[in-house]
Amino acid sequence: MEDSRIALPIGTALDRFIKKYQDQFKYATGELSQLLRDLALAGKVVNREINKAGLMNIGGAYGSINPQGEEQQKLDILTNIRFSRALTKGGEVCGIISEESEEIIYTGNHDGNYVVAIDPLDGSSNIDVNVSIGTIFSVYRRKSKTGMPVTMEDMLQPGKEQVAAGYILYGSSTMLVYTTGHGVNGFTYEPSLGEFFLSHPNMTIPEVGKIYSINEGSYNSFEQPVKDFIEHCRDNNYSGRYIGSLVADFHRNLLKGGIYIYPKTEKSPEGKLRLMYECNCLAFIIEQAGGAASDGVNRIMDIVPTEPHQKAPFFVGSKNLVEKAESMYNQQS
Ligand code: P6P
Repeated sequence: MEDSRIALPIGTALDRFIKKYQDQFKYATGELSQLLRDLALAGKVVNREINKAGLMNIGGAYGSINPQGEEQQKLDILTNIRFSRALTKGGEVCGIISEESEEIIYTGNHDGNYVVAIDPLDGSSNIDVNVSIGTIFSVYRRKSKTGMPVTMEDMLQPGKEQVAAGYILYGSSTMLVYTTGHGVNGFTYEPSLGEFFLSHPNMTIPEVGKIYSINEGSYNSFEQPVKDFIEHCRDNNYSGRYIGSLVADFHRNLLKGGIYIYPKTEKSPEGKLRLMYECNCLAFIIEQAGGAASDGVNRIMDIVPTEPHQKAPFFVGSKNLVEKAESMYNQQS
């Protein structure tokens, strides 16, 4: 097994990077590599559409509601089509859980060995105000026999079973950040060449973070441990930074240190974020980058899912801050 520290230089193209480190995958048959390429390609297409949304009349609401009861934006629908079509045509994926589809997407690829959980476009309500948004994804190896139809057991695996996870951040520059369990690497998209290039090798989150990201507008409905944690941040003069777009807040905290919290609130009594295609993906990345992710009490990646769209309270970021927040819950119990 090759040393998992990345020795390739900044500027290495994504394709070359994937090839170079393919043998780190337990089942290095090239399928997972191809799956990652399919995701990156769909991301390039979505990036182009997002950048022109205001001009192509694909901004704004579509007029339908997603499984979460949220108003779907036109780009939510379009992005869901782009990614589910790319993953279906690629052939490696036998089943997809998507935020934008109530039912499991059965791709018909019975020979596919992977399942994907994806939030095709998180934070899409920010599109019209030009705030960064993101795609978040998780990849699991199927449990059932290849050649058979995908099963719910294949789809509902705990986060610790992930074989890859990542996000695409459509921001001032578009970035793909992902892990296959051998560290975290970031690639920046160069639109004039239509390629992602290694820009952030071996990403690690600063051990001690001093930024906290939470919607304090819901303060009155927070549980006492969350209020105590906010008090701790204020007493230590930490900076409050909340963009209201998960991938953007997460990415800043990954680079600078900090914690993102979406706790239980009156409006979202189990939390707002979804375990399968938001919490688990970012939990895998943050642990690989030296951070932590929990629901305030349990490690996110240990939670055994029962529903495709189930939610979880989410505390993710620098270890010192996540552990401090957890200690507030411990003191309560
Ligand atoms: P609130 C976007 O809808 C999202 O899922 C995340 O991207 C974001 O962090 C959060 O919800 C914002 O929710 O309740 O603070 O507006």
